[in-house]
Amino acid sequence: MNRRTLLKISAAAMSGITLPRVVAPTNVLATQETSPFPELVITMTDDGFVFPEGTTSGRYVVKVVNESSAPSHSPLGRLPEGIDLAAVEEAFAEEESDDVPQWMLDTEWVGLPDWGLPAETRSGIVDFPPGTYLGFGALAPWFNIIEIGGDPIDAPPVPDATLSVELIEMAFSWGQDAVPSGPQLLRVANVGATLHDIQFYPVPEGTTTDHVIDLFMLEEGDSLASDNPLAGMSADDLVPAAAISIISPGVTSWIDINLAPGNYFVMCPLPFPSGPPHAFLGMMEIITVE
Ligand SMILES: [Cu+2]
Repeated sequence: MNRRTLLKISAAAMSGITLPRVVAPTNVLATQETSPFPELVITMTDDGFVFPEGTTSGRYVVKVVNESSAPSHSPLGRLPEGIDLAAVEEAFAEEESDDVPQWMLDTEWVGLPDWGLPAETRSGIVDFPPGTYLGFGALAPWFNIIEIGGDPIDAPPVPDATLSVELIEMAFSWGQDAVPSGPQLLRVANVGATLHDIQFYPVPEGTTTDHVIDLFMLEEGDSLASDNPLAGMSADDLVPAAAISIISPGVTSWIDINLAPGNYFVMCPLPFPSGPPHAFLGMMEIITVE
C-alpha cells in the first residue's frame, strides 16, 4: 500500500503557514465539569499513540496530546477479527501499490480529533469498543497496535452537541444553516457506505473551491493566477484549523472546534475505496463562519 494514498492533497508542511490559525481547542465543551464521560488522555509520540495502561472500553472525553515532532494527522481504528500485527506489517511494508487492503476498509476508524500541531491538544468525545486497535501516522512513518479490553459499550449518554454534520457519498449534510465562531461541540456522523473525514482549512475572503483545486493541482515551478486569493501559497501552506481523522460508516464522534470568523474550505480528502479524493467528487465546499 502506498502511504501517500491516504494523504494525497491533505499533506501539509510545518513551514510557511501564512494563514491565521485558531489556538488549539482544548478544554472547550467536551471537557465541561458536568461531563458524564470519563476522560482518556492519549499521547501521540514519534513512535505512535500511547494509551494509559489498562484502558478499557467506553465512551470517553478524549484529549489527544501531541508530544511528537509532526502534526497529529493520525487515524485510529479497531481492526476486524482475524487481522493481527503480521497482516498490518505486511501491508505497510508494501511500498508502491495503490491497492488498499480490504481489512483497512473494514477497520472501524473512530474519528479521532485530528491535526494538533506539536505541543497542541485536540479534544472530543469518542467511542472505544473493546478490541485490537491500529494507529498510524499519515505524516510520519509509524504505526502501532493498542489493545482495549472490557465489555461492549451499552447505551452511553448522548453528548450535548451544539452543531452537527453527516458525511455521505459524496457530500456534507449540515444539521444547521451556519457554523458559528467560537467553542462548539461538533457531532460528526458517517451515515454513508465508505470511509470519510472532515477538515476545515482557513482561506482568504473570495476563495472558491475552484481556487483551492487550482492550488492542489499546481505543478512544481508553476504559480497560481494573480487573481486567485491563494496566489503565492503552496498546497503545504493549507493546514486545517479543525479536523477529525478517518471515521467509518456507522460511527459517530464529537470534536471540539473553535473557529475564528472567516472563510473555510471544508473537505474530505480520502480516496476510498479507490479513486480520486472525495473532495473532487463533491465533498468540498466553502463555508463562512461568523
Ligand atoms: Cu469522504
